[in-house]
Amino acid sequence: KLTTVEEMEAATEKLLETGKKVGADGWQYRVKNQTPHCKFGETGICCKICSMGPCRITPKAPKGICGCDAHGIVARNYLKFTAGGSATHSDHGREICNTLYHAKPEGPYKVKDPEKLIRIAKEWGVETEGKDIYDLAHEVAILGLSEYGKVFGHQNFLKRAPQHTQEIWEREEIAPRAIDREVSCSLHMTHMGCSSKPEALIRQSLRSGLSDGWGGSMAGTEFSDVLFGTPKPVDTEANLGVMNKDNVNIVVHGHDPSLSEMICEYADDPEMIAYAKSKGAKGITVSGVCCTSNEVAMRRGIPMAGNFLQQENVVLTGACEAIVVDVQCIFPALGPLSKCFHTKFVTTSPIAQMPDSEFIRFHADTAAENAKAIVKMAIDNFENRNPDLVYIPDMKQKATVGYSVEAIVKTLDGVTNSQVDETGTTKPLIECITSGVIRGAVAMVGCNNPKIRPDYAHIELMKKLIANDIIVVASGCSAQAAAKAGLMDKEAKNLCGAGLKRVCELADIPPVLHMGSCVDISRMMILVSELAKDSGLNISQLPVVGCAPEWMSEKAVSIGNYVVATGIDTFLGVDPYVSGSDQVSKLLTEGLRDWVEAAYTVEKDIEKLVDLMIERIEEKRTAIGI
Ligand code: BF8
Repeated sequence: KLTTVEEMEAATEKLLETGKKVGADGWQYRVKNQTPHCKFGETGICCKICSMGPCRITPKAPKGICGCDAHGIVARNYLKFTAGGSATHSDHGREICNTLYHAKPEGPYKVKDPEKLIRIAKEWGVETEGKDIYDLAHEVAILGLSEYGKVFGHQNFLKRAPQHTQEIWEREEIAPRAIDREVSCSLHMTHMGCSSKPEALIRQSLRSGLSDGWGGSMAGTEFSDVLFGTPKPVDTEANLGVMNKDNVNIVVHGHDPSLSEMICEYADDPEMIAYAKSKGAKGITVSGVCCTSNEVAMRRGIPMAGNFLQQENVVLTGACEAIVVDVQCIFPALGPLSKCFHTKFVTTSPIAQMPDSEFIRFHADTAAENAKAIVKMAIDNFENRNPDLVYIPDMKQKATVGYSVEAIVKTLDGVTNSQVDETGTTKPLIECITSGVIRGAVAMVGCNNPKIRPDYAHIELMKKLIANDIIVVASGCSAQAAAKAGLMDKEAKNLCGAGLKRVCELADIPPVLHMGSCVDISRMMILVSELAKDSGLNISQLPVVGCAPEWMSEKAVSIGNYVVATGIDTFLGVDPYVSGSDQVSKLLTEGLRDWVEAAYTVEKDIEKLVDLMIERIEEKRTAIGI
């Protein structure tokens, strides 16, 4: 039985009641104070890139002081928004390269997937023969770091794309150069007195996005796999009920697995568990929120406490000894909220420093001591818990996660019995799609956003898609919404159409496959590239679309840009602040198709959004005659 959004909302209501007792705030209250939102900001026609303004476009004032019109302002804001996301994902990738550089056989960071390291080294033209694996790791790490500032040429990973896609990128001049250069170039273009032509700004948005998806994010994913292991299917659980009232609860939140991996490692240390017992707890439970949760769930089966808009709930349980964060998507609200309880709010990165937190600077060299200190701090805090405030909603679902591309290919190898003899390719999946057993695939990604009923869009869209024999791959907070509802339990096959149900049974998979965190959308790029190569079709011809129904962050727009620029139609449930320019809106929803064979669809009505996706998938099937 699925957990419904109504049940989740009822649990949140109860937690907010606890919050009221201690004077806690919550996003539910803050959103009321912030609505209605500023119309100029919402439609993208407010410009404050110089100090002559801010200028706001109205019928009476159709141009800013410099003469820029609504189209230039909207496009410029869109590019800035994108660059913020590209910078963020890519800097995450850089941190992982840095961790790889610090890998040592005696730990704490080791090379767990040497095969993948060797594969990447060969791909990048590095001699591997007879080399010590750690020497190779350091050499590849330096090359990875060099991708950020390379003087000439394009991103190394672009060669993984089908030839046709690479040609489009060349032709349209959107093949990303050095990763940092694309972000700098974007900020240069949006400076006062540079570009105001929508086409130029949107083109750079695509290139900046591609430097993320096929650059920084891909480095983040690949080198995380090298360090921590390439995910394989593993069983876990999701929703707040994974927290344990008898145990010390440590919640990891953020994105960079360099931190969360170490916390998990030391929370599992018998010495630490014994210490927790000496303090009156029965053990230690680590659970996660947001993408760092996806990382450790995929590799270790660590349970997922929740997604973006559930981050305050973990503190509101009154049973969270420490919420330990690294970077991105962390509410500054967690500081004051933790102060209402006994919870320690631990920040660890110079990139994300917040008031009312304890800052323990996490560094690759000192990772082991840092992690130990944090786990110990949480254990020592157990006795400060106020039992009267403890309420953990009894709500959790089973989930099977860990579907990297490698795992998907391996899992699906057994599905088709007859025509396909070749193993280790995407051909069995192609056969399922060609025969119509599966109609197509949707990549469901992205955040929660109070503008959309949280989790509702993710869950309802997925239910309808799988009922229509469309397989779903998911990442980020979308994946967690699915897991919380029960859609990643293999039993969810019973909600599928007959074709997809059969595939789930044969391959022993859930109908919604967890592909990881948001940087792992790069895995999806590899998957579609392999599907295109193995089928002889272009990516844009595959019956595959992307969807972010509840997105909210700059990273999500950067992702949207690289997904579209890779040839995949992308459906959004929230407008990216572009409705103030019909030219920019038209370019994003139609014009892009002439450049990259794909475009955006923005539709706030969830029912319509899912129907549009199904329609698009069927159109694509018809176009290739299947
Ligand atoms: O990178 S889906 S709320 S957690 S931005 Fe953030 Fe959005 Fe969640 Fe991960 Ni992605």
